[in-house]
Amino acid sequence: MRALPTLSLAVSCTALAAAALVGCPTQEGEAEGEGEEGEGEGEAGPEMVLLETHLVDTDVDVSIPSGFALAVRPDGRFAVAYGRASSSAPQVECEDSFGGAPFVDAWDVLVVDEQADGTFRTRVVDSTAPLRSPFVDMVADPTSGALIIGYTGGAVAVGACEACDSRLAVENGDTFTLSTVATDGGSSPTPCRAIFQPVCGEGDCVGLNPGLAINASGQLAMTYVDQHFGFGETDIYKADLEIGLGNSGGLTLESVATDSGSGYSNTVTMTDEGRAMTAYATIGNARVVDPDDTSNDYIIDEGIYASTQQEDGSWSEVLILEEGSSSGRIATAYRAGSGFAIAWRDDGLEQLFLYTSVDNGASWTPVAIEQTSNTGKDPAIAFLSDGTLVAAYSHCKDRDDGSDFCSQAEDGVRIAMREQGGPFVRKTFTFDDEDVDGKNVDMAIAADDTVVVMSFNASSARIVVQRFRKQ
Ligand SMILES: [Ca+2]
Ligand SMILES: [Ca+2]
Ligand SMILES: [Ca+2]
Repeated sequence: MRALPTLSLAVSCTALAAAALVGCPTQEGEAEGEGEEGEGEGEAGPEMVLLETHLVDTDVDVSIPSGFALAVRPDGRFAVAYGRASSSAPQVECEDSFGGAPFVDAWDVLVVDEQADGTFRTRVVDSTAPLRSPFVDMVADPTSGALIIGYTGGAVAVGACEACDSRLAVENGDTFTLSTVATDGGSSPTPCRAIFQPVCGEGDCVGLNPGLAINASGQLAMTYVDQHFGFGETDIYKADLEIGLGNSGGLTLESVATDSGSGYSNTVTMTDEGRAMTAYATIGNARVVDPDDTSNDYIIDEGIYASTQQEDGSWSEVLILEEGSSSGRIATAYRAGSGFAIAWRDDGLEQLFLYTSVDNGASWTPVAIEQTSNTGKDPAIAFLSDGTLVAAYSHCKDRDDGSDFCSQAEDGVRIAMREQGGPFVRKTFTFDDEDVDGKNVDMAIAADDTVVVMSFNASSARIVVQRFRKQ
C-alpha cells in the first residue's frame, strides 16, 4: 500500500456559497417532475434539499464507463472507491485467448475518504491485473466504522488478460487487510443446476461485478460473477452468480444461479436477520433438464431476476421482467416494514423501474419512476428511517439535435423520493453548463438520514459528493 498525498485536491462548496464558486453545482427544481404525480393543491410536500457539495479531483481515465462506489461511515463521513490504470505498479504479463503473451498495465483500486477536519485522504488499497467494470463495491461496517471493499483483483486467468479473483479489503486503521474470496469456478461448492452440459465448476476467472451488503449486526454478503475461463461464449452466457455470506472476518461461498449467464449488473442487500436478496440480469439461454422425463425440460429465460434467501437458507429465484436488460446497476434495498426494493433502468424499454416485494421476494409489484428515454441510468436506492424510498440516478435531457447525447447544460443527478403511500417527488440537481455531469451515480444514507450522493464529472474527472436532507 502506498499513500498518494498529492492526488486528492478537494474543494468544498456550501449550498449558500455555490453561486460564487467557479465549478460548484447549482440546484434547480424541475416542474416537469414534481407536478406529474399530482401533488395536492396548495399542499407543501416533502422536498430534498441540498446541504453541501464536495468536489474531489482524480486522475481517473474519463472513458471508464462504471466503477465507483460510495459508502458512509456510522459517524457520517463518506468514502469513495474507484479504480484506474496504475501510475507505479509494474506491468502484468498475461496470455490472451490467442496464445500471445502481452504486457498490460496494472490497475490500482483506490479509496478517498473524508477526514474529521473535512479534508480528504487517498489510499491505494491494492494493485492488480487490469480491471473490467464494474469492479468495485464498498460498505462501511456499522459496528466498527471500517470500510469494506469488494473488488475484482488478483492474478490474470489463463487466456484472459484481466484480474480474475474475487477479493476483499477490510480497513484496519490506516491500512487494509486484503483477502481472496474466490479464485476459480469451483471455489463455490454448491452443485450446478441440473443443466445440459454444466460448466459451473470450470475455469479460473471469477470476481466480476462485486456487490456488497452489510446489516446493523455486521453480517456481510458479497456477490460476484463466475465467468469460468473468462473469454468464450460459454463463459459469458453460462456464467454463475455466486455469493459469500459471513462477516468481514470470513465468508462462506454458495452458488445462487449457475450455468445461465446470471449475475450481470447485480447488487445485493440484506435483512436485519442476515438473509440476502440479490437482483441481476440473466443473459443466457440455459436448458434445465429432467433426467427422468425430458418433457419437464425448460429454458431459463433472459431477463431481470431476484433471488431471495429463505429462512432455511435456500434461494427463491423469481423472474421479475422477462427480456429485461440493464447496462447499469440493478439496485437493491431493504427495510423492515417496507420489504425489498429493486430498481434499474431497462435498456430495451427505456424506463427506470422500481419493483417492490412485501412477501419475502415471492411476488413483485412494478412502477415506473422515469419514462423518458435517457434519464435513470445507474440508479441507487435506499430507505430513510421513516420508510421514505429514495432513488438517485443520472439525469439526461436530450439535446434538441436528434442525437442520443445529453445536453451538457441540463445533465446532472436526479433524486426521486416516495413517502409510504405517497407519490414520487422528483428534483434535478444540475452542475456546470459546459461539463458532462451526473455519471456513475451512487448513494448511501447516513445514520441520521442524511442522503449522500456521488456522481462523476466526466469533463474534469472530478467526483462530486453532495449531502441532502428530506424536509
Ligand atoms: Ca482466478
Ligand atoms: Ca461456479
Ligand atoms: Ca453539465
